[in-house]
Amino acid sequence: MSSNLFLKKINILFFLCVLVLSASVSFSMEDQEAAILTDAPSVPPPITRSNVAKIIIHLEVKEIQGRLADGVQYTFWTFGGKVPGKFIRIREGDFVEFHLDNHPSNKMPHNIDLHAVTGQGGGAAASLTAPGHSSVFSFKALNPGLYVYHCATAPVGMHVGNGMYGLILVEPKGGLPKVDHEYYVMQGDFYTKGPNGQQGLQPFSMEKAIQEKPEYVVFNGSVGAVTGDKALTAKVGETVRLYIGNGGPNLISSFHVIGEIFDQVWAEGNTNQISHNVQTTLVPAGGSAIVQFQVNVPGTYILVDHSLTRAFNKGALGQLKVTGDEDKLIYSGKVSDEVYLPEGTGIRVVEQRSQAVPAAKTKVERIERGRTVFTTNCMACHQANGEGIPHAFPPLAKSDFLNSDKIRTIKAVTGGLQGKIVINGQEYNGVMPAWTLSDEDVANVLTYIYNSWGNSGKEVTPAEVKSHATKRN
Ligand code: HEC
Ligand SMILES: [Cu+2]
Repeated sequence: MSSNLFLKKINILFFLCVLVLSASVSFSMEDQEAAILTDAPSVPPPITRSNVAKIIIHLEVKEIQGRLADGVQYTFWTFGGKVPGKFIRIREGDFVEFHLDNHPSNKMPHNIDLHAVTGQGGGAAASLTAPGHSSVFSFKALNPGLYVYHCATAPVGMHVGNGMYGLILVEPKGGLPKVDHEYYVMQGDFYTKGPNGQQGLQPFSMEKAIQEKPEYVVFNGSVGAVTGDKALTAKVGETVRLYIGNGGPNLISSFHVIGEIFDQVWAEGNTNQISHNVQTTLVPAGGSAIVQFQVNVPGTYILVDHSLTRAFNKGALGQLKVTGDEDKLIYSGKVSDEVYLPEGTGIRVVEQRSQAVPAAKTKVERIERGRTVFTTNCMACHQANGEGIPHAFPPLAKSDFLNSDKIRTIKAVTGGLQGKIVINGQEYNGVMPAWTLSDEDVANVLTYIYNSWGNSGKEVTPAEVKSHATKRN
């Protein structure tokens, strides 16, 4: 080695030491802390300190296989093991030392572009990391706000499309107002090779991504990630704040909560400006919004992208369950229900895209698949436990109409039903649409119904549906 080169190395080492020293000079040891990172829908606790600090963040990239929808698996690329990535919370003025760790079992290089970073690529170039490596860079959080971060490795659309995005909140100096609940919800669009519902492990489709035609649009990484026992919760009188992100890669979200009005919106994640009394707020791809409201009456409030077929057919739907006392002055609930059938109203046909689900091989499989058909098509009227709604939608639970005649039931579902009928001694006079579900789907949903809520336990096969279905046109 030439002595010249040796000297150069010493120089570089010295320079690095000075850098490290000068970076740590303005922070005492007390001011250094490791960031608390959380998985959606959780949010790290509010920052209470009034000084700036040095924050150490370790974010690990993991490529994992997981559930995208019932029976549908997908290989997600993640910041921290879940989609969306870990929620990061820091304070305006903080100095962040960021470690991006690319797990050795991963196959791809990755990096991170944080929209909260001022500097080349938002950190992307400095953080490009091969599997089994770890990169470090640092930045000062100059601007407060709620920011998206994402992978920016080529092909970027594919890395983001596989789930590589999350949110970083840079709290303004004075903090944000106190609330009872803070939740993290992030939308993303997914492009699978198979059509929506096709079972098994689905590869990413670059073609559909380029055409911007996703098969799934979801909150928090999968269909149903924020519903049922994973729904958000609150009690009457409490305030709820949602940190909403949109990872894209392509769609813009018209974020809305059915049955609520946003008392406050920090549009586009801008913590300096509040709008009041907003119904729907736009969340751009690669953007965010903070929405806040008080819940006044109990109920299940539905989070949607108000581009509604995304919500009801592709997955962009979540729930906020609010418990507590009714206030009939604010919301009465149903006061009456009378039949309204103007002249000329006939049976409506509901055309359903048949899901590319393989044929059920056993009765148990048929019941399982039928549950999904029921939830998406029948539950709205006949209710979750088949109990129906008095005077409007007849019960399917212990229904004598249903249990006494299988063929008549097949005809009713495939051809629709209207006019007076008596079920368990109760008279109904409504209209049920005709369903253009596949024979397989009708067999599955009826088998599910026959094997639930105290019904007779019969099985209905696709062959029976085929021979007894009401023929139309
Ligand atoms: C838009 C509301 C609505 C939806 C959705 C709906 N139904 Fe109905 N259903 C009705 C009404 C109303 C009746 C009673 C019709 C009448 O009064 O003649 C009925 C009657 C029935 C009956 C016969 C009565 C009984 O209770 O046993 C069956 C069976 C039935 N529905 C099954 C289904 C299935 C299966 C689905 C989903 C594929 C479904 N329904 C979706 C409104 C609905
Ligand atoms: Cu990546």
